Amino acid sequence: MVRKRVGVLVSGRGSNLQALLDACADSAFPAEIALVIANVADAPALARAERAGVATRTIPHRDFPSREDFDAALDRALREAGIDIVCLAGFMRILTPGFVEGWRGRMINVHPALLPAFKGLDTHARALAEGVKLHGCTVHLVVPDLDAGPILAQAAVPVLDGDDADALAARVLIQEHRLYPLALKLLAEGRVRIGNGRTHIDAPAPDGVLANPQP
Ligand code: 4DW
Ligand code: GAR
Repeated sequence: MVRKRVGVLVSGRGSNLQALLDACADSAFPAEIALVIANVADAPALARAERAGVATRTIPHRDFPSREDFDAALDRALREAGIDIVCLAGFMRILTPGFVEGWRGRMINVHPALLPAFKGLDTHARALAEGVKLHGCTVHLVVPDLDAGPILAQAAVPVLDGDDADALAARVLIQEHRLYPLALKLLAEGRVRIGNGRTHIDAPAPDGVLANPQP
């Protein structure tokens, strides 16, 4: 099996990065993390990558005169590393349409809500304020519009009496850590087709087909 090379973009804590690193530690997983890029030099996520023996780069957005220049540097680093798939994991910079187009169908993000509900920030507090009974997380393909793009996978959690935003966030985060590796696996196995703004997941290939491609 040839594993897909994944680049992960991070800005902070990196718990979703950790979930991806842990999944990729299994040599049977169809992807490996080849590069982690942070736009913030002291992002705790970088230490997680280093601990796992994964190459890291810091590309501070403040070093660039425009978003286009920053994105061009990201793009160069990803292509130099031979990256096939990009995962955003708590990455907080808006990516330009040109960059997004260059990775169309090959870039995914995890969002802490059941999209299309609660796009944007403070999703847990807003879900509580609306009184929803179900909340959750979404992995979606990245398109130029924020928190939009075809939905790849979702997981729901109950909202419980007495929840505050932190308690709800913790319940959702457990699902993010389960869902993100699952969604990456589907994409890395080449099972995701996109049509009409939706994803369709093909059945897994029979045993051995992906593992032993014939010339
Ligand atoms: C996202 C959306 C908006 C901001 C940060 C994150 C969600 C995920 C995402 C990151 N980059 C993206 C997406 C996305 O869904 N679609 C695209 N790019 N095209 C946000 O408003 N960020 C601001 C900065 C925050 C900061 O640095 O703390 C910003 O001005 O970029
Ligand atoms: C996660 O909850 C992720 O869903 C969220 O930021 C957190 C990052 O945590 N992402 C967004 O809100 C994107 N709009 P992590 O750094 O521990 O993975």
